Amino acid sequence: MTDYNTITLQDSAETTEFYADVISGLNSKPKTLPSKYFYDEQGSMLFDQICDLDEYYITRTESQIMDRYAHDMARTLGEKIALIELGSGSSRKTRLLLEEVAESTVYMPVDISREHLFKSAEQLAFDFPDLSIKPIHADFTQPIKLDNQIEDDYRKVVYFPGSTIGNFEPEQAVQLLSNISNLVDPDGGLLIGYDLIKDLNILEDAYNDSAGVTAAFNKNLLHRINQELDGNFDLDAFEHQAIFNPEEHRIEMHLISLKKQSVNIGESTFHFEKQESICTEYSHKYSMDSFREMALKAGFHEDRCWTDPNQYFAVCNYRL
Ligand code: AVJ
Repeated sequence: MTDYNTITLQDSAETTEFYADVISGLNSKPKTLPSKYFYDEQGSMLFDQICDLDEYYITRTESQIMDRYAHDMARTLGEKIALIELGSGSSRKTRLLLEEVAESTVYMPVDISREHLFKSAEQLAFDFPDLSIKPIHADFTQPIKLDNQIEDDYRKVVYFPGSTIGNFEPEQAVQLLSNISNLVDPDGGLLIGYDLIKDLNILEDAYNDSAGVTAAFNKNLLHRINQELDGNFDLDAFEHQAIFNPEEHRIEMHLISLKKQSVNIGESTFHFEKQESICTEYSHKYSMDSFREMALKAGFHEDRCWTDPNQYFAVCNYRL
């Protein structure tokens, strides 16, 4: 067994926060639910399945970029770095990077899903015996504390792959990037993967796969509310929808109520009109110019970018 020096959240505090966010989201007009709650055990498994779908070009393309350029990236990052990965999940793409980084690297995966985090950290520790691995169970949308876990002569670099940044609205994204710049200050960096604007059909197909995995992933959020917060959502009375919003450059995922209905969550009751939607996720798409500008607002200067031949996805290195 690995003796991890971990920081963990309190179970009860987590449930309280989930409940508060669900109630406030469903009281909003239009109704919303935060996408970070997709990733319970089941949701993390479904997300891994999404990553393997033909239509979901994101993971495959980013992996191609990592496969081809991880060596270059690792050289750019240098020796003695603490590599802090936000939303590490199964850390699958990260393996391509970890194979190339210096042995002195300390890898710190941060994830909201505890089981998933520790399981994959243990597997990584086994597969990369020379690296020091320190998992951190945390919600990276909150300020992260790394107290005493990193030696003074180590440079902090945040690795934020997968276009997870795309879940945040521009203002929140700048806020998150600013939190990251504070975390890695003063000589740190950011290696970030983001999705590029492309043909509408390719975008929409990626979120409306023919096997229905994305629909199951979206609906799992309702199942989770039923299980953890004593809800009674009828999963068959809601339908998955994903559409591209060209003004805001984002895919929007919704759950559409198929009839007029009421749903109870604990003591609270929520009413839905027929066709009323709950917006469950934004997935922003960027141009390389728009992303560079956004990063600059948080104090990050673009250093290098790596992309695929179709320019579907970009991985860029930033310095303060
Ligand atoms: C993990 C946020 C990058 O937005 O593409 C996949 C999540 N949602 N299919 C994305 C997701 C539906 C994914 N990110």
